[in-house]
Amino acid sequence: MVLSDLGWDAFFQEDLRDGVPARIVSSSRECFLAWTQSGELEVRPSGRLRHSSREWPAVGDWVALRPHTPVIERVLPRRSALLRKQPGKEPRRQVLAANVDVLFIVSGIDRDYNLRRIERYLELAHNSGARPVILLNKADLASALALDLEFLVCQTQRLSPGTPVLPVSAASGKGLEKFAGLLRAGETGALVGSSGVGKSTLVNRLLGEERQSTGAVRPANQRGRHTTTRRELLLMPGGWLLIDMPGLREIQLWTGDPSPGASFAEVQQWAQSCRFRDCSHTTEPGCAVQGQLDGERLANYQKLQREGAYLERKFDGRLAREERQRWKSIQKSLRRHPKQRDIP
Ligand SMILES: Nc1nc2c(ncn2[C@@H]2O[C@H](COP(=O)(O)OP(=O)(O)OP(=O)(O)O)[C@@H](O)[C@H]2O)c(=O)[nH]1
Ligand SMILES: [Mg+2]
Ligand SMILES: [Zn+2]
Repeated sequence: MVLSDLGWDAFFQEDLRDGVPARIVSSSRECFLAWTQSGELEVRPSGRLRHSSREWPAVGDWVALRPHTPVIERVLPRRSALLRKQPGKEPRRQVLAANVDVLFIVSGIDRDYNLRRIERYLELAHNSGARPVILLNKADLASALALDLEFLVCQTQRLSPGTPVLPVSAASGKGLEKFAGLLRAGETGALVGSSGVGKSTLVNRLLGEERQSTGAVRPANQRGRHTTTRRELLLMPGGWLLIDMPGLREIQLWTGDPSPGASFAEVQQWAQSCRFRDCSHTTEPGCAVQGQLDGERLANYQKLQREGAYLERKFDGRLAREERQRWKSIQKSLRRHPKQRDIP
């Protein structure tokens, strides 16, 4: 295998030192499948990595292997990372996938369609370093469900004017050429969305084979059956890479920043005219945000704000500082090694 075909470039090379580079394809417990220059390999974290607080490998990561052994010494710095708060009471960070260039936010146009959930995924993307694309799948059902597809696309588009919104259908093939054309050889995409929206069906259709298991939604509530159970990196026909992910039940963001970020750009703009600098846009007098924003979007903004504030309290502000520091160092390194390809 040629490493650059798998996404390897100067950004990762800089930190390699004497290790052997490998890209994590999938994981099960403590055993990982990885791609190296000499092919696919089962690899394990070293004892030192296991007993330290250093980054644990995630799908999409580049790692340094100990020469001549299938042992992971460390995770190389990430260009992007999809982070969420691990479900449960403990404030723990979970890396869903690493080094993703494009995050495909997949929604069905059927009962799954939910603007507030898409908003949350957009915030996940903007915090990750990956650029978002929204896929509205099952477009073939529009006439049977008496839905106006164009209206759905416009409505979704309003959430984030710069983000592409593509109606697609894994069943009919609609929009798939455009979808596949968004990534170039060596780039990595990831599919996120609820169970049953058709992520694995899209993968199979693009591959032209039944590589991934798929499962019908439950007739009673149209929910999926959580058919995909592990994240996996796949090589696509155009030479790009795609991570199929299990449907997410819960997507709590991982950032200790109490003001949700780039996906609410208009809020940040209006907020400059609020009377109080630390306005929470809830009950303050002289607030410029209340009344401007669609009520549900404002409520969702405030919910994300509360989650961010909660994490910040839990971590005493340390978390937000760490995340900001992390991004600063990545941005610095990216300036030294800009991607060769221009972003479409
Ligand atoms: N009508 C229609 N059905 C689709 C389409 N894409 C997927 N489906 C159906 O939706 C159901 C769920 O598809 P999956 O691909 O298993 O969904 P998933 O998002 O991978 O679900 P999880 O792995 O559980 O997260 C299957 O019955 C598919 O046949 C589509 O474009 N149109
Ligand atoms: Mg699946
Ligand atoms: Zn305000």
